[in-house]
Amino acid sequence: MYTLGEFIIENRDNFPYSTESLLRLFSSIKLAAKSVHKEINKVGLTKNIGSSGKMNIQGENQQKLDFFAHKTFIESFKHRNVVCGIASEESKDIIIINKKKNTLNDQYIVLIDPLDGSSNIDVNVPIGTIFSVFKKNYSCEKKVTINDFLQKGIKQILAGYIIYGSSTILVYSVGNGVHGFTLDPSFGTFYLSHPYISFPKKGNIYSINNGNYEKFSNGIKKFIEFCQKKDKNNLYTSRYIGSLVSDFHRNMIHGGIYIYPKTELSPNGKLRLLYECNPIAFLTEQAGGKASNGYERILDIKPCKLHQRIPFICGPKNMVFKLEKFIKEYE
Ligand code: AHM
Ligand code: MG
Repeated sequence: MYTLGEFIIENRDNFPYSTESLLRLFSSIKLAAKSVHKEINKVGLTKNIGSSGKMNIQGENQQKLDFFAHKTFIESFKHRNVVCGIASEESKDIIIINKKKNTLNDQYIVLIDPLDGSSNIDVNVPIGTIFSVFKKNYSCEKKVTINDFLQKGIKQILAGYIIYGSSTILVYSVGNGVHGFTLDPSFGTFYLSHPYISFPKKGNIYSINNGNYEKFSNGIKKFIEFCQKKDKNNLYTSRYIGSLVSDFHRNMIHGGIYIYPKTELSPNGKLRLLYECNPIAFLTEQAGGKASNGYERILDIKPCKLHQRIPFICGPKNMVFKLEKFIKEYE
């Protein structure tokens, strides 16, 4: 059974940049993920639960574990001399990392949602970390700027997530399929458990927060009605955890569409383009699926700001095409 490090080395030809950089990036991600895994597994026993009493940049109540995960990932990236800038859901501005002496690879930038699915933290429901990596736009000599972070999703060189569920799994892609590694907590090692994950050809799950139904547009309402009209050719069923990583992970394995549309109250949807939708869209496409905002491909959207929100749909191609047809017809 491959460890993550062995798998990266074995498949180094699939990563067009330096293997050393990729190993260093993963060294940061693995270490922080293990630390967050450990803390999450103690929920109920430590004081690291509940609200931190602060609001994050999104105006949302920050949980203590949100902040713990943010700090842990940032520190871990800082120490491995491979990243020159970080954007996090929990930080208003980009974090610039000063170049250390003898640093060869300081040209990568990371965008991260350190702990996604905050509302599920304290109640033992799976939550996740989502990450996205780009190469810095300009030469190594120039300091990193906000423009390095506002690149189209298509330019991601690495994207992935960690799901802290019944087991902790790290899933990633560098553009050559999607691979999942399960943490063996007794050794602290991630082993390849899910090579080349892809959406099943036929899916029957739809995942949407039905509590917002009244505020959805007509296209979305009609799609939900279609899913609920059961007959022998239409066996849709609904599953919604309210934690993007968990909903996506299940849908990618069992076959399902995830939808967080715009609503009357949130005309841009809820999810953030840069550190939630882009990495999940990259994985979606690598797993043979399709990700869109209802009209256009997520990975082709030019971001205009760091914490930009966007309506988000991802899943098997046929299901996403179907929903886009409803949107076109009824909106
Ligand atoms: P968060 O980053 O504050 O945790 O919010 C993102 C989460 C997603 O994981 C999830 O899919 C969505 O919000 C659920 O939102 P809602 O509770 O409105 O259904
Ligand atoms: Mg989030």
